[in-house]
Amino acid sequence: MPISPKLVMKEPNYYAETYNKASIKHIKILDSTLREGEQHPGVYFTNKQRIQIAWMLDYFGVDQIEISPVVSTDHFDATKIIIKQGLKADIVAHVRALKSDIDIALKCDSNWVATYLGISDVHLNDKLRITREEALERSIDVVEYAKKHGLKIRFTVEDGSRANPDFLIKLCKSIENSKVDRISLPDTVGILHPSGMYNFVKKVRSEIKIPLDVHCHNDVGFALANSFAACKAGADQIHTTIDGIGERTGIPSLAEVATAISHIYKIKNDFRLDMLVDLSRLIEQYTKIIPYDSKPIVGSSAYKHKAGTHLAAVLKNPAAYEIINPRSVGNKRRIVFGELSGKTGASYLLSVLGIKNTKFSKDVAQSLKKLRMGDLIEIPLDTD
Ligand code: HCA
Ligand code: CU
Repeated sequence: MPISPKLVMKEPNYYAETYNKASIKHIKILDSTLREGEQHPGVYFTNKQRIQIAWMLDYFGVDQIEISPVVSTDHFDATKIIIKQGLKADIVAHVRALKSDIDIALKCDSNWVATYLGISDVHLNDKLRITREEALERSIDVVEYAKKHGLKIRFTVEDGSRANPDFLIKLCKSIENSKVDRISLPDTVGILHPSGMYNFVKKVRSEIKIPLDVHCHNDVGFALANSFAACKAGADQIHTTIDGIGERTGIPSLAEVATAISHIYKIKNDFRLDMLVDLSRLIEQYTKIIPYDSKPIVGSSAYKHKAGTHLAAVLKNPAAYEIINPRSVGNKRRIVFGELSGKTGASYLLSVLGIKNTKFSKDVAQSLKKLRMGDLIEIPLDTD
């Protein structure tokens, strides 16, 4: 859905200068709601739900959908069935860097597999109890095994943001030689800030030619910014989940990433952004996790306007306080009448009720002042 002409700014501005000249030409999305998302505490989908979510993500237009066939027989069945649907998106079977896990992916008739191996010292020494040499050997072996079986393979250097940089590059080069198709660079623990993420990806980009995914955790809230910093440094696919659910504080939300690609970076894409709120509500219904009301794009307050000065401006032109037409992302604009509405708000409320005479506005404004949270009056405002 096109952005409202009223919202388009034609004047020179900082954002166009900064972003339109960025090196980012195209950004793909891998959605991992069915893998990372299911790692969120309390989240478990039925196979019917998994299939429906995969269909909806495909219709929305993500490039890849990730699911793990190894966590249970249920997941194995779901992976197999989803692969059979013949969706446009690649279905990526996410497994450990083990030949036996690759065999499970093969049994699901996967074309795409993603294997992961912790490569930071804390993962090698304390989680896996293997040496760097063993990790290197295992990585090459598993990539060669997958390629021998005709699979496309992504390799995730888990906890890469904390790994020894020389070892990380050595491993990436070795698997590139073994013909790995993509490498995922994760900030598994959410430790990086945007410039750190830029440097991390830039370093790998300068040594490695194959496409790079980026997978950013949100432990201190940098996941979205880090994902775009990574793309500026040369990654071309961002990992998301619906509503950002995942381990701990999760990863960037599909809604925020897709909207930023379209409206902030203005990169051409075929995403059906008007499905975003429905996707979020679907996940809310299945997980019982309600996104906080001010959550960007999908939150129930994301397009509500309350202060009198805001109301007065938005009634004339919503672009005064909105950068995106809420309808274009499936949300609704609402105005909220309450203690801050002032005379403009009051006379608008009266006009909605069919009362043209503005002599009551002052009294109504006074009465509205007495409204408190929970008593507020809200109405939709669809001006365009
Ligand atoms: C995990 C780790 C992972 C993998 C990311 C990826 C991470 O939970 O298995 O495969 O790109 O954050 O490192 O989610
Ligand atoms: Cu993760």
